[in-house]
Amino acid sequence: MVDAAPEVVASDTDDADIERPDRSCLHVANLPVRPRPDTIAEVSDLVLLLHGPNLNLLGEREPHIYGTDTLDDYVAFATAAADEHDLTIEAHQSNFEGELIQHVHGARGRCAAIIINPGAFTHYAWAIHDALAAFDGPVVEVHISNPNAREPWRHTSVIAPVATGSIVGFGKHGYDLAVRAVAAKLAG
Ligand code: CA2
Repeated sequence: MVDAAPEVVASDTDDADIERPDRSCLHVANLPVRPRPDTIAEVSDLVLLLHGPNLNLLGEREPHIYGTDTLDDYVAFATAAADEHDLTIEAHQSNFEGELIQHVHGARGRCAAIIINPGAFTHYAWAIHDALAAFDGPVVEVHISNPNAREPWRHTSVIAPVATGSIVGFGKHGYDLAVRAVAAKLAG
């Protein structure tokens, strides 16, 4: 009986002799190669507008501090400013910290910027601070009143350190300014 020739499992053939397919650049058949956008702003015109606790009561009480406009009026004001800059406002209000955090998480990789009036959470909600810190894009903190001119406990903002900037004390005009600031930042 003749022994079968041993199967070659390895060879010391010089690598340079072997013809290999060029794998330096992988293409999916005939699809155009699109460069990866550097920032979400290149693919999204969405601006998340968040309102925190009790701001659903705007227009109902304390008109001497917050005016007579309702939350819907504030959102409409921001939306009108956004239209001028080809931006789209997605607005949410919540009285729950966790729900606001979920909205911030949901904006990651989807929204170009965030405008937030965190209400009284401004002054102590470190979890919202952390969530905003994980968002890549401009963050504008906006307040209708000027908390720095009110009770001492309102003088601290735990949101300001992770915001691109803060706009306070200009009432509804603060929302217009916030949208303009976002548009300027996104334009580079
Ligand atoms: O000035 C702002 O926009 C505030 O974020 C409003 C918060 C306050 O805790 C911040 O210090 C500053 C409070 C919102 C409460 O809104 C109400 C509106 C009408 C009636 C009752 C509360």
